[in-house]
Amino acid sequence: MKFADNFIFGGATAAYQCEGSTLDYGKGKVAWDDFLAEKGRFKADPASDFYHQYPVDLKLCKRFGVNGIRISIAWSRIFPNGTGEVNQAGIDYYHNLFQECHKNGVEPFVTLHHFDTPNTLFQTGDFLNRQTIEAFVDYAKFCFDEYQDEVTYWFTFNEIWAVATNQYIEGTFPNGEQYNMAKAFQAMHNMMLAHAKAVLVFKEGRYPGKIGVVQSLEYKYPYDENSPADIMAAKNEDVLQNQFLLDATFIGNYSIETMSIVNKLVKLNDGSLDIRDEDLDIMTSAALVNDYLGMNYYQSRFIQAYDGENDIFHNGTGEKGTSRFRLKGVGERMAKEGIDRTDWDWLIHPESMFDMIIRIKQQYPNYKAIYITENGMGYKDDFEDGIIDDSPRIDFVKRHLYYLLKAVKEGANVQGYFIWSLMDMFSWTNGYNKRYGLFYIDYETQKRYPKASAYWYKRVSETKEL
Ligand code: BGP
Repeated sequence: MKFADNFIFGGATAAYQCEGSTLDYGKGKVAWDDFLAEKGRFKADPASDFYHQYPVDLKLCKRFGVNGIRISIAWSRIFPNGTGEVNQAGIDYYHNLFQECHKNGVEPFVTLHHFDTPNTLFQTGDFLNRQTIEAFVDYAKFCFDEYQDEVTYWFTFNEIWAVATNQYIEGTFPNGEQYNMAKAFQAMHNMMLAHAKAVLVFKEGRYPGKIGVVQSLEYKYPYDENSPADIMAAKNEDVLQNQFLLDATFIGNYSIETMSIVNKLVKLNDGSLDIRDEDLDIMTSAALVNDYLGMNYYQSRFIQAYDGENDIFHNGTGEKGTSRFRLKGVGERMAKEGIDRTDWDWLIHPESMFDMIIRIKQQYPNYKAIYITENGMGYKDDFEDGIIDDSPRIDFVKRHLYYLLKAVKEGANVQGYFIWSLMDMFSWTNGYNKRYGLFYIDYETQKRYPKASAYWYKRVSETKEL
């Protein structure tokens, strides 16, 4: 099994996690700025100083066979207040960045929203407020106009589920709210509507290039495959994280099965949803013209039925075995014998990525193409005199790439793979000891060091063989 000649061996980044300069050069605030300051554990400055170091990082891409880069535009660098006046320094920064990509033969794949709604819009309800949808579409159109000669591959949102769950169920993202199913589903629906509107603007404007959305997917298996209650629990979590968003992406509507579970989960907190017929019309039109799905895939889950009180603990330090995720009436995430976990309790289960790709191919045959837009292993790298032997990461990526190729062999159209992350960077709820990069960063000096995985990735990219 070999990779196709035009396969993208990419590296992924996100503006807030790598740029630094979070309040410089005219950038407007995002909710994270105050949220992190209040928590006082870590901040996103200078992170990997990508704002200044991007020429170095792109040279490394070229040297190490990385022929694609995921970059996100920080909305509040372009529109400091979300709407209205633009910031020329921000506009110019991304022009320079995209040009540097092309100079080095690295194709930019650009995301418009990666967890960083401008603070002015966040404070008035973020995507629960329909005005944010219109502001997003205006911002998207501005970017399509401005960067159409430099960007071919667009994504509207990164990980709509992560936004919804971390903001309204887990409480690990600003404003730290928990256990609110209705808000989570409403935010997901409204973001999918914003995605659909932006896709239609892109297609109706006949911009050159392609567009899609990045979803974060996890295969949900019943903990005991013979237990009807566990099978139901796995289905609950699947609808919550995967199927609601996949229906919205590929059908533009929600199936009867999906809505029966959504309605049950929303009732858990006596909530209700605002899903309008005209929303579904727009989403249906967009579903027909989406060019691809970006799939972020890290792990699977084994779910057991659960009816106790809600109880979530986020392992944000890498102390193995401390996570708890139990939602009353939904299910409980379990460790599974025989399946290894990272220090952050993420299950290492590469064949589940195969199951997810094949499921999409079968359940949504109009999917057109998939890019694995994130996959990788958060790990406490050892740095010894500039040598970083990250063999567990190589093993992790190799096994996922094997299952990717297997899915291609079974007829799935997978066009590329982006390792999370290109270089080490800030992790939203974990800070800096959870490293993912092909390139190690010494945060004191901002010096970059290729890890063993970078040399390995280069070889795979050059030979097209695992
Ligand atoms: C995804 C995000 C990324 C990145 C990654 C790793 O959910 O799109 O921004 O952070 O996960 O997650 P973490 O940093 O929590 O380990």
